[in-house]
Amino acid sequence: MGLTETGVALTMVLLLTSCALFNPGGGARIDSITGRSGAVTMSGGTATERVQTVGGRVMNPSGADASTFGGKVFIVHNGNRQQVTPAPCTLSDCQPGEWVFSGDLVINSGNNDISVIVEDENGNQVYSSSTFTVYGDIPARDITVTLTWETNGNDVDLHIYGPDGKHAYYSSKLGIPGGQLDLDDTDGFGPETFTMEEATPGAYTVKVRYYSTHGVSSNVPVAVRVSLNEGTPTVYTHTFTPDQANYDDPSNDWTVTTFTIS
Ligand SMILES: [Ca+2]
Repeated sequence: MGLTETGVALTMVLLLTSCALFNPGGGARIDSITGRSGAVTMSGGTATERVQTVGGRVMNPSGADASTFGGKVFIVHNGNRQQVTPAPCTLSDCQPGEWVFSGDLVINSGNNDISVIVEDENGNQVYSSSTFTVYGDIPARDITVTLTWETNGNDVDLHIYGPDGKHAYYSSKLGIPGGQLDLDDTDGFGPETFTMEEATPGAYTVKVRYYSTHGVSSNVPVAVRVSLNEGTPTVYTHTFTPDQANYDDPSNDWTVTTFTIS
């Protein structure tokens, strides 16, 4: 390679580096997928923990000078989206208008395609990241139920009623023997996830209760995904109104579905 060609090659490398810095991932990117033990899974990698934290950076659709984020950020997992809260980026290498996000994701046994998208204030998708594909090297579950909601700061609860009158919910996470509710999210978005590796035969009913608005005055779009035997989840949606938040009063419960394990 002659001098001129070397110069061209160097210039191209510098240009590519500059593009990567000024327009990270086309306005949205995933930087890390991390298990609760701290193990980091990169694209094409294997995850051995069911709950993974997805973190990265997005551009604010409102521009570099905006002090609030003008839109919404969603982690997309195997085609299903889950909202997360962006925060102003305070890292030293942040670009103007760049915000950070982090959110928990419940992965499946087998392949998981994970990306992040940004919608502007009108609900139009303006940025999307490349897709991380992660292999979940975790035990297959007979039952996986995941609750998410699209308002920030409020408390919605997943309730699972199993055979023999057993009940798993936030204050009795192991209330169905052999099953587990992972956590009680009390300040927005979820997920709250119930899993059962070897489900006791019988009928199961999934309900959702709006516990507390914590001051949120808007309606609450809620989604529940039910996956049996690690199959494609069935997605159920519902909207709670603010007046339906009533702590542990079951009168406004949304009965999502009933299924039977044979
Ligand atoms: Ca909750």
